[in-house]
Amino acid sequence: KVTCGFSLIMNLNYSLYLVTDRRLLPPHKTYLESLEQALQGGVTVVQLREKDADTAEFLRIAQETKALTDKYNIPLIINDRIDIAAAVNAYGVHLGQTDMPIAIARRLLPSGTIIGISCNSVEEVRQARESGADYVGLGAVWDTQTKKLTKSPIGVRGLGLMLRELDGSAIKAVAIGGIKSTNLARLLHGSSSDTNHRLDGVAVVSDIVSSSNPLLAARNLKDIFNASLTLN
Ligand code: TZP
Ligand code: MG
Repeated sequence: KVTCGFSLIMNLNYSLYLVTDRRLLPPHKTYLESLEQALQGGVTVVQLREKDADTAEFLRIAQETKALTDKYNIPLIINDRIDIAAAVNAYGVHLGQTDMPIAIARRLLPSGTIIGISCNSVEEVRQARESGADYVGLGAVWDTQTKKLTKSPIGVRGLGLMLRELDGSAIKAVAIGGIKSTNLARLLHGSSSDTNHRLDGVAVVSDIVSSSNPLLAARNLKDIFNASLTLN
């Protein structure tokens, strides 16, 4: 949780959750340029996801990323690496099903660090709930070029079932996988047409990162997300 000037505890705004991928940048755009433009477009949280970097490089990128997210007052979440998260004083860590268990990550990280976990089934959501995750990443919703999927996409219907498993809990939920400005309205409408099972946000990689205009890409997605909040 973000501590503000008057010791208020602010809730994290998950609505437009950017997951980075330096492999997807368009030619002639640097990672930091792209990230800064996405931040200017209204991304509300950034997850640094590095699949090829060694520890030294991951740390260097994490430090640069943290400086930029701090400049825009946006929380930074580190994928997989709780040591890197601790090293840069990140807001949180995002774990996969085969990463460090949440209970152990919780012990190793400073108190208050947000922990999220990827879930692909109702059973995994149930376990995430029991293990005290702060948020879940639900997906992949649709097929994606960004990650080699080991399990079938869950679809909008599968997503709705997983959201239902979160009923009555404080756990936040974001969807991930194939989400674009062209299908976001359909996703939001189909998965959370009733307010009890509503997504807190959407996690997006390529629609923002591979764009030559990440500012507009982010702004489009955010406008669609915000419009769906006022419609329902
Ligand atoms: N986990 C499930 S799908 C995915 C991850 C990291 C990649 C999503 O990327 P994109 O480009 O938004 O489809
Ligand atoms: Mg992982």
